[in-house]
Amino acid sequence: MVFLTQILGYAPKPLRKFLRRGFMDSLRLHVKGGTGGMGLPRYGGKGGSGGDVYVVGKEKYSLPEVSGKCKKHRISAGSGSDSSAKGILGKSGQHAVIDVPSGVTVYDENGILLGEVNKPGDQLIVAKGGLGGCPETGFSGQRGQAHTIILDLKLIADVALVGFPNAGKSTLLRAISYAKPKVAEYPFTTVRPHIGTITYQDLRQITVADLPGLIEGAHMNVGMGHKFLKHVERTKLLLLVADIQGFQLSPRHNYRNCLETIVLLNKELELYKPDLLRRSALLVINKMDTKDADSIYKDIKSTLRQFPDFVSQCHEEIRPEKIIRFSHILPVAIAQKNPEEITNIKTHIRQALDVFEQEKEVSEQEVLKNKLKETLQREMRLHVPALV
Ligand SMILES: Nc1nc2c(ncn2[C@@H]2O[C@H](COP(=O)(O)OP(=O)(O)OP(=O)(O)O)[C@@H](O)[C@H]2O)c(=O)[nH]1
Ligand SMILES: [Mg+2]
Repeated sequence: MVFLTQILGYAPKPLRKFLRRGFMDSLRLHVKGGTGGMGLPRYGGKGGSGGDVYVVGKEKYSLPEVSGKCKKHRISAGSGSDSSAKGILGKSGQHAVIDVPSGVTVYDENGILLGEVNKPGDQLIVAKGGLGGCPETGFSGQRGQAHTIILDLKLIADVALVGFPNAGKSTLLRAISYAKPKVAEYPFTTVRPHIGTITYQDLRQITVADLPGLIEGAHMNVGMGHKFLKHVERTKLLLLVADIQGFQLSPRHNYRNCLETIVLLNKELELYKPDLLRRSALLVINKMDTKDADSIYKDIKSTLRQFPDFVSQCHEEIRPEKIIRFSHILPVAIAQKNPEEITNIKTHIRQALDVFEQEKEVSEQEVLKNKLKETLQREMRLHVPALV
């Protein structure tokens, strides 16, 4: 039968392996704090309190591993032991620990934020154990908190590669790091985020996330939608990659030239979260080795320098309100693997991140200064004798 279907050619094609593997960046778990032990009224004994459920950051860990470890996706902490004549104070129940990768935000089932785990060792209580029985509870142990939590993973990388499909994001990541995301001439080759690390000569390391391509209408769930843009939220620098030849998904879709693709990326980022546009950004114009690339670039170069003016003249359908600011625009042909070009990209990434860190430091110092000033003023008002 199998043989026949293969000959006739109507056997369903199995999904490509990398599509089957999928990418897990969200996981639901039911967590339950332990029940408190019974108190002993005769001796005023107190039952042990129930254990809590913790979420703890662990290095080199992934959500599929969490899922595999938490059977049936239910985790309960131990109950407190009862108070008895031999042990007036019952023992506390054992805490339950759920190891999670760094970059996990925990929400309850109503979408209320419970906290974040940003680095290995970070701890968060997600379900509290119940009180042990005591006079206030009528000597009966209380039930622990029980609810569903959602672990939402946002990758933590320094730089995010954002662009239309086929622009050459994965080719760029392969060129600047040892990561090996798949590269092919069809759109949506990358179906899940990949992280690569650039290692500089002085051993400084910068992480770069290659994300699946965005397309026009991603906010309406076209293509891969905005699903992967959440991974941009924790990056410090946006690296937009645009094909000098523009993009057309298929003959049924509009052709968008290079400038339009940049405006559309700007718009999609804005529709996802306008705050993203305040972030430092670099623009890589790729495939400068293709036909007429130099003359196209010559034509758009001055427009790119006055990008805000150009955007203000765009059709309102594609025009964003907030405009992205590029600190540098780099025309390149990444596939040519020109060492000078690649070093130049790496240097610009590093410089842009240094500027980001400096600005962050300055703004943090400002916040501290203001806080100090406020505290001093408050103290002065309290302690300096007032004139009567
Ligand atoms: N001519 C030329 N082709 C390039 C260049 N860079 C990438 N390509 C080709 O463009 C195609 C798409 O490259 P990818 O790196 O897979 O593009 P991507 O942006 O990761 O695409 P998605 O994963 O689909 O979003 C591949 O066939 C690459 O070989 C370049 O500088 N010049
Ligand atoms: Mg790709």
